[in-house]
Parts: sequence; structure tokens; C-alpha cells
Amino acid sequence: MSTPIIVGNWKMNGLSADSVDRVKQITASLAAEPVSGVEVVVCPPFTHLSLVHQTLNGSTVALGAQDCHKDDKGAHTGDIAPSMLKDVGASYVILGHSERRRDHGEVDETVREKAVSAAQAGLTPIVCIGETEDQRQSGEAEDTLGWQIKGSLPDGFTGIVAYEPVWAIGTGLAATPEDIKSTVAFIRAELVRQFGDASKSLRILYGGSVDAGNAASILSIPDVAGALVGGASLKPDAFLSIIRAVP
Ligand code: G2H
Repeated sequence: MSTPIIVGNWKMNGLSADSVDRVKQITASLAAEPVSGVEVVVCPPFTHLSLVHQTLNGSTVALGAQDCHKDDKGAHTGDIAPSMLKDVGASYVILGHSERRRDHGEVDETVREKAVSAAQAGLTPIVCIGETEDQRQSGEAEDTLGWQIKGSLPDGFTGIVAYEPVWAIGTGLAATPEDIKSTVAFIRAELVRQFGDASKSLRILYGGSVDAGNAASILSIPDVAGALVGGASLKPDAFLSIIRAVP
């Protein structure tokens, strides 16, 4: 069985001192009461990456970024290359989050190109997929996920897939364990159908309003290998409770 992973997506929140303070609280708690068999990743805003990396200072907590460009250099004003993330100590990068698809018009093809470049730079891509409320209501959730898997994941993908139903993100209304179980089973079947048996070992995370109260029930769902946590990852106590809820 693959190692569960809890990823904190801090999104566009706080200043550098807030990120440093947060990571100090997380690492101090994990040093005092270590957890075994769980990977922990924090994904601060770009401008905090280097400082957070210095603050992690050899801790077991890994560093991730929230996006990268599809190219590794060139005339792309305001963008960040995968190798630049690697250079400041990142090991993971979140790609295709619905907020980037919404705010920056990212489409599956872009996400796939980014996943290729990220992996070439030595980063582990965490590729997000998920249906909107409209797609869910009109019975198109599975078709949407199928197309996103086909479009966003490159052949030979060895990263992580995060199932994040858009209607559950930041709403406080996580999907029910029953819904997550059946959708993750669909995603697994679709991965195997499209990419073959090698994709049986890919980790599938759930994201969308995971908090200290619902983490244990979500993380015990078969084939859910962890969580991508937004709002609750900004509160060290809540994030630590989620980490400690991994069965
Ligand atoms: C979904 C999630 C983190 P939240 O975006 O990726 O955010 O936990 O706040 O719903």
C-alpha cells in the first residue's frame, strides 16, 4: 500500500511571517509527537517558499508549490519554472487546481504540459480534477472526470491525483464518504482503463472542505491515500489533527 499523504494548500494567504510561524508550529508538534507512515507537505505562496524551506530545516515535512509554468525558461513574465521551484527546495507542485482553471483559464492540455515539465524537473505533480455543481446536477460528473483524466495526465504519469469536487471547495460542505468512495472507485477504474495497470499504484487524494472533524471518516475510505487541505491547513491545530487522523 502506498504511503498516505496530507498536503496543505495555503493558497494566497498571509505574509512571510505568518507562513514561518505556521510551519514552526507544525514541525514542533511533529517533532514532539512524531507520526509514522504519513507524508506531510505544505504549499505556501511562491514568495514564501525559500523562507519556509529554511524554516523546515531538515524536518520530515516536505515543501510544495501551488503551480508552475509548462516551460522551464523563457519570456513568460510573472511565471515560475519547475526548476526554480526545485531550486528553492520544493519537491511537489499542485497543478490544475480548479481555482487556476477558473481564474487563469487553464485547460487540461496546459495542465498535462505542466505535469510533464514538473516531472522532468524532479517534482512530483499533484494534478487536481473535479466536477462543478452544474456538471454534478446534470449527471455529467463521471464524464467530466473521465475527460479531465484523459486530458490532464500525461502517458506514464507517476504523480498524484487529487479529486476535488468544485462544489465542495471552501464551502464547508465536504462530499459525503459514500460519494467520495464511489467517485474514487470510478477514478481508479478510469485511470486503469485509460493508462493500464501501472496506474493502480497512483495515489488518489480527496480535497474539498476537509477539516479536523471530517478527516478521520474521509481518510479511512478505501483507496483514499490522503487529503489536499485548504482552509484547515492555515490553522496548525486543525492541520495537525488531520495528519493525526490518518488511520
Ligand atoms: C480545495 C481545498 C484545497 P478547502 O481547494 O485544495 O480547499 O479545503 O478550503 O476546500
